[in-house]
Amino acid sequence: MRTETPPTVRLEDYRPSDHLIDRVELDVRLDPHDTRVTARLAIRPNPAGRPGAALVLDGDDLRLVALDLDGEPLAPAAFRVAPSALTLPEPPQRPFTLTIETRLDPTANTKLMGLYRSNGVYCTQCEADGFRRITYFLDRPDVLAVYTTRIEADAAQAPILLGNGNNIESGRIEGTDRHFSVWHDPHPKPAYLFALVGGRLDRMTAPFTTMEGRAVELAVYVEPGKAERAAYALDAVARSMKWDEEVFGRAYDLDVFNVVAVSDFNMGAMENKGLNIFNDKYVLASPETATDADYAAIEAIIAHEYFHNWSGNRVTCRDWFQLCLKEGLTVFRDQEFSSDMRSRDVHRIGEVRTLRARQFPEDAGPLAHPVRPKQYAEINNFYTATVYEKGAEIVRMLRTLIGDTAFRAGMDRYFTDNDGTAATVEDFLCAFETESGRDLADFAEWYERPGTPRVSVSGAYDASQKTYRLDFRQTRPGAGADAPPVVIPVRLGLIGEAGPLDGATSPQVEDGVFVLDRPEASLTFENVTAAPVPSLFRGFSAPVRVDMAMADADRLTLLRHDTDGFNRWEAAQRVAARLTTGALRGEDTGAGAEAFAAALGAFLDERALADPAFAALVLALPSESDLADEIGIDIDPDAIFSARRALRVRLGAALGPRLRALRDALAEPAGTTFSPDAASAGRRALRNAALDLIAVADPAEGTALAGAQIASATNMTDRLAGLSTLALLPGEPRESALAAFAELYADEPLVLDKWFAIQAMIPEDGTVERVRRLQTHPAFAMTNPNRVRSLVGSFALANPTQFNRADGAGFALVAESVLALDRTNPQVAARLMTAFGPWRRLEPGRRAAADAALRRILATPGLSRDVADIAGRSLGDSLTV
Ligand code: 0A1
Ligand code: ZN
Repeated sequence: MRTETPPTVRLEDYRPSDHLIDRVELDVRLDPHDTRVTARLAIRPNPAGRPGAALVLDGDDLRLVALDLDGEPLAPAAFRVAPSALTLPEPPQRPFTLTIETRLDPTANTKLMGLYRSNGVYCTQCEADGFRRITYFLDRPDVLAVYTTRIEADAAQAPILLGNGNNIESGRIEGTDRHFSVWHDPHPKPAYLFALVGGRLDRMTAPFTTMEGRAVELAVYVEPGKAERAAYALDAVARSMKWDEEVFGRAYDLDVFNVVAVSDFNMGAMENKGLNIFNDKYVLASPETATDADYAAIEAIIAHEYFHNWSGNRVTCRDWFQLCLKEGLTVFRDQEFSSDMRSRDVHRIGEVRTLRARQFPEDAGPLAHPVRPKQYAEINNFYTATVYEKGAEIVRMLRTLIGDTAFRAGMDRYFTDNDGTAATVEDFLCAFETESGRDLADFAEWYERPGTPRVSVSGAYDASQKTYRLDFRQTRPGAGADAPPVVIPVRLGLIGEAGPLDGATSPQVEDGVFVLDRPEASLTFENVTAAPVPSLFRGFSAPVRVDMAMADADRLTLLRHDTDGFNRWEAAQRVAARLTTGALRGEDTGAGAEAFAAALGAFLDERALADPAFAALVLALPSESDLADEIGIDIDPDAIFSARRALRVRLGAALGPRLRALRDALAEPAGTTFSPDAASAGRRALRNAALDLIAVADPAEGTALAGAQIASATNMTDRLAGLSTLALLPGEPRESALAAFAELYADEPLVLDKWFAIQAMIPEDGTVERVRRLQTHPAFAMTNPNRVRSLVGSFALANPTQFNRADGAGFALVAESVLALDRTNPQVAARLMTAFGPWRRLEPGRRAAADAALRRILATPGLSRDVADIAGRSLGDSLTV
């Protein structure tokens, strides 16, 4: 077992830097193995720092070539250097210029942090702490500098050279094969937003004029030959810019906005100032290679990175504990954008599904942490669903509490008051307190403690008084007994047998919202003319779990009559979850399932053709992980799988004729050109949801339908949906369809990723062997994060029965992959490991097997800090943050 624990960084230890860096001039001479970086840093003591303190510049794996102070070489006694730091014990007590030359090997950089090469393209990734792999620096977000970057490279190898900001000069270097380009970014920024790119790339451009009248050139750079696949992303950039002007009053602030797609990237994308770098999965799209889900993700991530230009870049974070300040806020902004571009209800349901699938389990397991963590050993492990998605929910609740007008005013104030600075959560809340006049001290508790609050509700109708009373009680598992209550906005309404009870009112409900800010509270509606069904937490108004005993029949009334789209969907989910968990407990749920099928049938008849995207979501019953999360302890994934499947078989059988009719009604007329818009995508989604249910009830028909769909599909959405359905039906047709698909898309890496993923998710005993075999496939490579995530990530995170196999073979497979990957890319290895998160909730046999796998990982010599941190916390007994 490892004994040394990685050093811990604590929020309470924050202090301002002793030095500041105002200007950075970088000269980067690119070479595959011997890149030279000369950094001229204008440094001065920070008036807010400790006078006379040593200057300690961060480094990571750096090799120093030369060092000057104000133009003079520094005497060896005046500094100490190591790969991880450059120290001047007694730096000048006045402004001075330090010139540092370092030497890098971008080709050997497998961590994909700092400067590296992806398919021959030079690119960088500096968040959170990658800049220190390029030069020695004060690599912390509260040190903001103005950067000028000169990039030089072989003109044939890297005809395109890009930096942050505006291009101010370019040219050939006489008598050589090299050329250069100089970029200046006038906006002060922290080092994590630095970027450069050099390579052979094609591009697609479009002009944009901002509301301030600035002419901007938008450009998306992609691999040669793929320029037309950049069109959708480019259009999404323009739509994002326009939307941020209209909805938040924020305009773009440089003359160019560049997006570059690279194939090897640890995360989704990065918001570097004026030069966003993307995982190409979130840029490249064509009807033949991208699904509707891919198009939606591209739109959302393009928007996300663009919106960071204000929420993250113009106003950045004081320290990494404030990560949610930029991430939660920017997720909220991109969610709002996508809701405006698509269907708001459908998008909201998707947001909540993601939150429940990823954040709720995280918040209930050993990796739980507050939205603003109090400590970390490895910051790269804190780019989590809690910081991002729960962080966004907090911003959403804030808007619900103070109303749209004060919210917008608060956003304006936040941006204006903190422009060009590194801010904190307190600065953020202060802007809203000022504009709304509301004290947000209690609300701030949402940032401080982990755990999903639970709200228990009971209702009582008094027919003689025509009143309806609701009693609320909140608790917070994991938050500690001393934890104060949180402020929970409950958007609610009452529904009767025939529709909304609009006449019912309560003085405690303002604009449809009741604020639960105590451990217990009650509220009474008056003028309630009939026994109501409460519609609670409309639009999922708070990230909580709700316990309320309610008959299926009442929930089905909500499915039918609620005016809130989210709660209509939620009602069907609750009934399905109750039927599944009831069956698991051995209850006879036959009659309930029949009633549910009848209600779904009526729902489909009434609404399916009017809102197919919504109907598809209603048919997509709670996932296995949702059900596991609901059950909470002693999870047996096989039992959950079987119970869920049994309900699907019943529904598929009962709804069969309707589903077939819907498939016909929704079929696209031959010759229709593909459009990724939400309405067309919604029709495809419902057709494919219908296919899935037909297939589970009637495998022979499913096999035939899926096979025919794969053969005749004119777009990737339908082809992949056919293949996904077929993947669940063992037999020769599946195997030959998989083989044909691989052959067809041998030269399309992003499509091959889907092929790897589909196979990794097959819920059958043979899958461990299949994944092992696929790891030796010529197209599999540990060096490409997308490929690893497709195969090993899909297996670990999206195949509950096989990852959690009772014999431990699934855990062993993932543990081996993590250890192999950790040697080259610890960040991605650590992310894979998060699949073990819910291990303690498994039944004892599987729990023991997971425990053994985790211990084996942690005992491995030479483990990275990234993986050691996750393994250690996963095994820890208590919440450590
Ligand atoms: N700020 C990015 C996320 C990101 C974080 C770390 C990275 O390092 C590999 C890359 C990207 C975002 O929120 O999109
Ligand atoms: Zn972000």
